[in-house]
Amino acid sequence: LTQEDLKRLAAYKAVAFVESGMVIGLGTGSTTAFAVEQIGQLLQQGKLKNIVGISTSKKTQEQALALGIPLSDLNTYPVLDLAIDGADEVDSKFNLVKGRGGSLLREKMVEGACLKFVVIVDESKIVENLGASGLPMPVEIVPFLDLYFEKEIGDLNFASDSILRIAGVVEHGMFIDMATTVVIASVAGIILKHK
Ligand code: DER
Repeated sequence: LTQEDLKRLAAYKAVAFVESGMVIGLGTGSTTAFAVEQIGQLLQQGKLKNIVGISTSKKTQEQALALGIPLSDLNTYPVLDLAIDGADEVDSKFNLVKGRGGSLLREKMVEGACLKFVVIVDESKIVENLGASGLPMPVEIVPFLDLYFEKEIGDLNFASDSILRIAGVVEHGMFIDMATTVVIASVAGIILKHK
């Protein structure tokens, strides 16, 4: 099983939570692209009806439109039934690092507006503690600022608050206490974790 196979497996498992009539947050990234593809297929086969998607990036918007998934926005639907998205890191408490795909602000807005947030990952994303990968924490800043700072992630909430206090920072890639379900695809099979 390649990593791509695992991403596809996790994505299809998450789409099983999608029911006709739902308003769905559509995340961004290679794993979620499989979920969007599957939703499009089920719509075309008539197995899913009356789905409305809220995209989190231009990339996802284009993919959804090409598949014929009707799209809307948060103004029209301030509360969503379900969001499906990938992550860069997932810890044991379902805290996430996201945003290395470059779409974290819209993702956080959409995923913060949904009743259920299903995260889909292959096993390589599972970490003991956020920041464990040593990769930089994504932050969304006001455009054209050449803002740069290093931040050790000790206490997640402290790090979260202190980063947001830096003028020019709009949002960061720590999604604390937001995911309700994590779907982990591993070579040993699919692991489903509900909060
Ligand atoms: O940038 C993002 O938030 C993406 O969702 C990222 O976290 C996961 O992308 P991937 O599914 O391509 O690994």
